[in-house]
Amino acid sequence: MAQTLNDHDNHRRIGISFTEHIAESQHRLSPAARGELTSLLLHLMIAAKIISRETRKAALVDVLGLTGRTNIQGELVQKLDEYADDIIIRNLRFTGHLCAMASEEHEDIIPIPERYAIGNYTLTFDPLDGSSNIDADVSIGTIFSIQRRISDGATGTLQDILQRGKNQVCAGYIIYGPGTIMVYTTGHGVHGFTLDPSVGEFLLSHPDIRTPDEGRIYSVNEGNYYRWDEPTRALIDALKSDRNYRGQSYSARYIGSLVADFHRNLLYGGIFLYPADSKSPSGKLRLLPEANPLAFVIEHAGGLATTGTQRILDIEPRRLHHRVPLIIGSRKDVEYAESHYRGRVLDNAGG
Ligand code: AHM
Ligand code: MG
Repeated sequence: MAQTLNDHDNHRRIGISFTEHIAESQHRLSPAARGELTSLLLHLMIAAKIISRETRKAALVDVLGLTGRTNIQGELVQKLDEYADDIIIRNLRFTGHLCAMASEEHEDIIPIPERYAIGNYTLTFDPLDGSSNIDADVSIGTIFSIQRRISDGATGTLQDILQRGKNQVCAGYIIYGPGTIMVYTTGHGVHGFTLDPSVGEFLLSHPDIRTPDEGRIYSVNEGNYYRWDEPTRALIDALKSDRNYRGQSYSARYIGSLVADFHRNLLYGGIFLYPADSKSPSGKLRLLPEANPLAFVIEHAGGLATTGTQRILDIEPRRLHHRVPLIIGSRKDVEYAESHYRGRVLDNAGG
């Protein structure tokens, strides 16, 4: 039976390496496991360390700026996006642990080349989220989601990638900011590690993260206000005033870099929203590489993630680049948001 750790155990473990943490977790939680997921994550961390190094020196070597091409989302591709995408693919495709990959930067799934072994997992990722902020030296991040393979042919298929978020076996992100931080969960607590560049290892800095039940922060691109529907406008109006379930106005914080906005709210409490609007009627963010992994993390940290009317992790993906409205964060704040879309606004006693 899986053993749980108490606060004392967690405190004692601060500073241990990610390698030790994941080996110890595997032994404690799944003693019969063969270490495939562990190995997969360790290779992903090698890619993260390389991306971290490159983002730090990018300004010096003229990597910043646009490539001049557009990706399949019609957005301008930053040079670092391409670099990060390439590094992740190259560091993971030979491991023998994956049957297919999918990236926000690719129209189709990324097959494992024939010369490498096929494994039991899929990796879906956004190589460098928030990349429009790169040139301003604002925090950016990699988001990842790992699922177990469900097909049984010679190679992985789109079906392996298009699974509901609740089937994820591991999800997380890496932030390249003032420090490089990695947060992940395999469904047994959410843990944060900070890269110590002097030893080249991620060291446990935030064991067993629990997000506050309610926060004081709302994070949304309010420039879209006049494109929102009535429930969204009413919700944001309520959060800015004291006419919400807490009877206190919230503070606005919006970086425009999902991983950084999410991470701040995870630690401090609060709510992040990218709702549908008249320009993006399905929302802007992608279900598979963005909403699902962050929803998996927030739920395991005690929070919630919804479209307003449906739990993110229950959505059946219709295609690789399926977009969804995303409302994510502290449990009571997300429930309060949902009450607007359900037409039953919670009053001061709600939540
Ligand atoms: P990207 O994956 O192309 O970087 O786009 C996603 C980003 C998120 O990081 C962020 O939350 C959002 O787009 C910001 O969008 P906007 O500029 O419309 O507020
Ligand atoms: Mg993105």
